[in-house]
Amino acid sequence: MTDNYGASNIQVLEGLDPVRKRPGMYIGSTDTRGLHHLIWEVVDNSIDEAMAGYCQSIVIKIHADGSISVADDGRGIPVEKHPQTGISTVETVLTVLHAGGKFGGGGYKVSGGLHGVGVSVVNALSTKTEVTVERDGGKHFVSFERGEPAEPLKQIGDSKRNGTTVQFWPDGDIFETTDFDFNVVKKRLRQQAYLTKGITITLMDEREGKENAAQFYFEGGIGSYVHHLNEDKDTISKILHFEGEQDEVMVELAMQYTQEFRENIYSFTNNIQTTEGGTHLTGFTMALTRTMNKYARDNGLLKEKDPNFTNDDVKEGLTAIVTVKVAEPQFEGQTKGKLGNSEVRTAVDRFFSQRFAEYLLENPNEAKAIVNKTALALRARLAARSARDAVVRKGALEGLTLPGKLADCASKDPDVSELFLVEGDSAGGSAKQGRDRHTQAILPLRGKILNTEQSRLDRMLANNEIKSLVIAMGTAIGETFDAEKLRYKKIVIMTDADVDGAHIRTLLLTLFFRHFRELVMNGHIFIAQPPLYKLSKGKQIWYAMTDPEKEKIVAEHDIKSDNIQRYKGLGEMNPDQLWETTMDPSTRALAQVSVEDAERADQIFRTLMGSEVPPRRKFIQTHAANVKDLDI
Ligand code: 0RA
Repeated sequence: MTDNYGASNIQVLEGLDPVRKRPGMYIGSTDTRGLHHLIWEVVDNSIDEAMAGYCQSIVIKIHADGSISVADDGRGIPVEKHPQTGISTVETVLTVLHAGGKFGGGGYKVSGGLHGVGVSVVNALSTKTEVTVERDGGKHFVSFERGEPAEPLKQIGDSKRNGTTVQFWPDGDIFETTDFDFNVVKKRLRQQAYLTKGITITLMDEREGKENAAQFYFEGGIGSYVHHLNEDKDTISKILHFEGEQDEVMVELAMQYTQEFRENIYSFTNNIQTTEGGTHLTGFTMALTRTMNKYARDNGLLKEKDPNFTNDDVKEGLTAIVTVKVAEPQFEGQTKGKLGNSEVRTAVDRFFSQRFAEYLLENPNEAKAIVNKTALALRARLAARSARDAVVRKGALEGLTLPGKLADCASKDPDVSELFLVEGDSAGGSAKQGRDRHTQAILPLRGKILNTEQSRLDRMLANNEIKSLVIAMGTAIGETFDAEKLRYKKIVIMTDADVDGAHIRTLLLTLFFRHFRELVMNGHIFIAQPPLYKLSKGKQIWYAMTDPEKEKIVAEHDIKSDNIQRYKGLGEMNPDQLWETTMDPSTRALAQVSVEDAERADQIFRTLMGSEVPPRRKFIQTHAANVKDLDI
């Protein structure tokens, strides 16, 4: 890091006209994202001071007039005359593009991604910018309007402290909106606080009716981040935390294994999130897999006949943060969210494999737990593959032989065909009798059997109900999945309005979300909406889907309470009623399932099926109130 970073180290490039002409080039966009980018830009400068070891605290204020101020206790931007511009360094930094002092050789500098464009860009895109510098015993002030100097730099007093305060008023002529979102700012600052060990970041919102404040300080840095991410997960190992420099790359890693099936890995370069990953992540994954395989072989945890762990195996259940600081980052990819520097891959690989191997040797119990978890992932992967192959083979072998329980429709045209997945044999019977045989197929599913299953793909596919469903749909699954082969354009989940029904619905949605997501995205999955009540008066009959609806009918038609029937399940309806209320395309209501619905189901499913009890209990307690008719 730089110690004597004098004014002359700043490379002067060009003025700010291009920024106002093409703001998108510098901050990505002029929508709310671009607007918030102004804050990140200024805060990044303060974070740089913190990373260099000179700043402990950053205070961000959203002022009542909508302006933003960022105050730090860093060294303060130099106020002496800049040799190349003849004006002060602070004015140079604010008015000259790429004059952050963070470029040109000199210091070890790590700022900036695509948008590490400097505070001058913020100045250019603000109607007013005010900078206060406290440094060398003096307090100095300078202001700008739309990037142009307004009041020249002057000393306005004395000060015993050091620091920089930048306040800016975003230009409403440039941005589509100038309304900052407290939660967006808070989230980003929290993340930055994790990434910069020991920094205290304070956020205050002084706008009317928005009294809100947040403060972040994480002693453990990214170790705390991992702890936070795993808060309600069942963990397998301690939090591993490695930090060091390797081949001129600063590498920091924190990781912990959990009982989850998914991986949860975030990567950063120079404190900027790389959502598309890149070479740092590749280096990490390669080292992780290689080191784990070597350790497992050396210690007899993988036998000679066993295949090696794959990247997917070693990442299962892993929560990790990988962060690097690189002098000249190259960002690639669609959203410039992918690190391209190939030397970083080697550096991270070398650094991590050495430290991780050491850790495994020194902590044999932890090592065993981690390797065993990975071995489980490997076995599950192999089992899933053979189960999937078996289903595909069964489908292929049996050709047109559809499952015996399926009451297929006469039509072979997927456009008009519908497949009803019905809970239970008795409802299945009613549905078979009540349906339109030409276009509606019925597949009864036995809920109790499904319910006891775990979430592993191999277990799911070993289940006959699920196998029948896959074969009935015609699409196959996994690598051979083909959406074109779908035999029904509407797949309708028809379950009871009780807890069991909700379970089965959740499980089916999870299956669709994980293995047939394309069908969800293309809008093929629906949920039937059977009525909750039947009301009658003489020969007249009404159905109600909700309690308010029922109340309304009762009031309008003066219905006695013994003429109100609450359906406990689909099985209580006779075939005609089921047809009329739930299946007849001209009168029924179907809810189309969105990817978000399915994703939510997947999350609920994991909570319900997960091995850890507290989150499950918490979930059931929170949602019990919403379950009207706990029928367990
Ligand atoms: C240029 C040089 C030095 C510090 C800074 C800029 C600086 C910029 C910002 C922006 C917000 N807070 C900031 N703090 C510092 C190094 C100064 C030195 O060598 O003393």
